[in-house]
Amino acid sequence: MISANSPQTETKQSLSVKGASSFDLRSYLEERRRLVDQALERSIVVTYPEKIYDAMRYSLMAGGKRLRPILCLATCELFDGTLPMSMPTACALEMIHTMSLIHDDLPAMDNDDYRRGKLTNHKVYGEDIAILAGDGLLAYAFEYVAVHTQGVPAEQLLKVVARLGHAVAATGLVGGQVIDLECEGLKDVQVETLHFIHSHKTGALLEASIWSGAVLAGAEPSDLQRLSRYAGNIGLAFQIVDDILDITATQEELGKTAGKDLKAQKATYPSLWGIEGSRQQAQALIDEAKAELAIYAEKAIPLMAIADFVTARTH
Ligand code: GRG
Repeated sequence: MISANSPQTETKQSLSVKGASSFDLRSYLEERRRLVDQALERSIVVTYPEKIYDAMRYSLMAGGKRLRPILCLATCELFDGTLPMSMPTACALEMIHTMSLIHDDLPAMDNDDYRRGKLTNHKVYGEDIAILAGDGLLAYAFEYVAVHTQGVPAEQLLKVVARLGHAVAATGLVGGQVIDLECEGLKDVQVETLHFIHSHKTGALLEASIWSGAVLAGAEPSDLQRLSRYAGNIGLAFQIVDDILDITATQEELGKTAGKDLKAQKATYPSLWGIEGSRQQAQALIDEAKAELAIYAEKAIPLMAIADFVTARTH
């Protein structure tokens, strides 16, 4: 259940540490996105059979906020890790996320025509190739982490690989999607069910992104627990904002069909709490997330600013 006792004073204190006022989130995100895009660009080389590589690259390079990779890089950096340690996992997270979007858009699932401002994968390549492009990205993600990570002891790397698997499997995205499909058309979906769907569909991969970066850098168990609480809160807040944006944003802003949840009479956070109530819940979660990081003082400024971005974003 969402707890709304937000430690706002503590959060403000932690953000007033030296360096916070000069931190520019927009350039930070732009710079990280550029680095991630460059690494992704290099990660898949088109070879025979070209069609499948083209289809994989079509969705992978279609844009997107790159939030999962950026979170992974940021937590790795928090514990003094380096890009060669974190970038392969960051890329793998984006490959997994992209595959889940490709499959989510299929006629058998959400049946969407647009994603990231472009036609969906199956609209361009056909359903058969879109399914295979998703499969190809998913499998390659695990190979990519295993082969390209540098400077991380094998035991830590194995933990990350296991956590990625856990986030994708029936314990994560797949499980959340199954319950989401089951709830389609139901009028009396309980808030607990909604939380289950989103903590699995959306939260699991965001949490794995944050946790993985820290593990790659060799963070202590107490740090991992703190980051897991930060991640759980921003994962849920992210989804609440996603539901709000489905109502308030345009197709151009979203890069995908807007108003789909309302049209499908889907249970969403705004349908349970209203838009204003949902905004307040999201803000309370973000305040709690940021408070978890106060102990890291100015080193946590990027992760705190990213938490704010989750509620402030318009797409
Ligand atoms: C993972 C094996 C496997 C199958 C997929 C289809 C499916 C099972 C799960 C659905 C997962 C899904 C699409 C969840 C929605 C997550 C979400 C909020 C997506 C939007 O994320 P943003 O806003 O998108 O970060 P960009 O485009 O910016 O990356």
